[in-house]
Amino acid sequence: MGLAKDMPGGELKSKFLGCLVGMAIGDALGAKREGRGMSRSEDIVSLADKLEQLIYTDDTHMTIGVAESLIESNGFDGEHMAQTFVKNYKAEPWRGYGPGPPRIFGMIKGGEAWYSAADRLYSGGSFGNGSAMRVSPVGLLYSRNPERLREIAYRSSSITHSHELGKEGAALQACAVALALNTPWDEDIDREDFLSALQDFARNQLYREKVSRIRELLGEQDKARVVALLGNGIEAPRSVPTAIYCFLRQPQSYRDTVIYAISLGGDTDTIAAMAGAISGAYLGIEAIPSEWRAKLENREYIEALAEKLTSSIDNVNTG
Ligand code: F2R
Ligand code: MG
Ligand code: MG
Repeated sequence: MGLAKDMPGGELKSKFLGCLVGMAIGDALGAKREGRGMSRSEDIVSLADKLEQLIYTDDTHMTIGVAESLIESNGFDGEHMAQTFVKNYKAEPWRGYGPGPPRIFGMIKGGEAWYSAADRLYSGGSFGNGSAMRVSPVGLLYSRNPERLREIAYRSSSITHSHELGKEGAALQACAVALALNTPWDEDIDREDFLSALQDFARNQLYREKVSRIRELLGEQDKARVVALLGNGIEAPRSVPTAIYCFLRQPQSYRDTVIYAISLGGDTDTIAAMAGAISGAYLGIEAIPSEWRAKLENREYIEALAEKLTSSIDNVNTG
């Protein structure tokens, strides 16, 4: 797999756009099925056709916060990112946030440091998927340097999700976005190489085992078995590997990736957001159905952030 720095500028920009818009559409479409059981692909397609607007949830709202902060700070600044989350939540608290983050935002507003507030929730911090669902801008921006990507994914996670499984889930999702970005769109994804790279990257045994399960399930027709082995839940280890699997089942189709992710039921907005981010980072914006793009709420702003992130990649990697 090549590096994004060897890529023509037009392709790089399209992939950044594809990643953020692809994430937001997966979130908005998946939100209509969040918390429900499995569904048929045909029903998801007709749901998408019927919706007049694709309205996103906390997954996209927090991804916007990550992107805004990385752009404004010219890289990662924990205090700035935490304050951006607090400000954005105050403006739109109705986006369907998970239980933990609003409590942490309250602590930070009350003077708790950004790097310690999350340790006060749950036992050992949160391992919810809330930091993995928002990490795609980190995967894009730090795609040229896996160790830096890991460090920034961990630190951005620790604002709200400081459990090892939460941080590692965010890093694995960011790594998948980077691998997808770094694969030229005219080159097939080598699924074995992709999984080996993730397996080498993962530091936690549970995630290594899940990556092995992805390999075993690639030809699986039974969705119940996929859910039983990979999960479709709100916890990072029960959703990040599932999203990667959804992408690797059908790497040439953004549409099929997102529809399959939603069809598994459970935390559908988040699994479709993460799968959509990986797929969009590989295939680029043009691979996302234009009728879905046209319906996405706040699309111009999300695209503007993606363009600014593309322009920041050289600064962040030389700075
Ligand atoms: N909140 C939701 N969906 C609920 C309904 C939304 C509704 N449609 C609406 O409009 O209001 N979705 C969003 O939340 C998920 C991300 O959650 P996040 O940010 O990770 O939250 P939290 O609280 O940190 O963790 C989630 C749960 O995981 C369990 N958990 C985490 N750490 C734990 C630990 N150390 N020990 C035990 N359990 C732990 C807890 O049950 C947490 O509540 C996304 O789906 C997003 O879309
Ligand atoms: Mg959500
Ligand atoms: Mg969700």
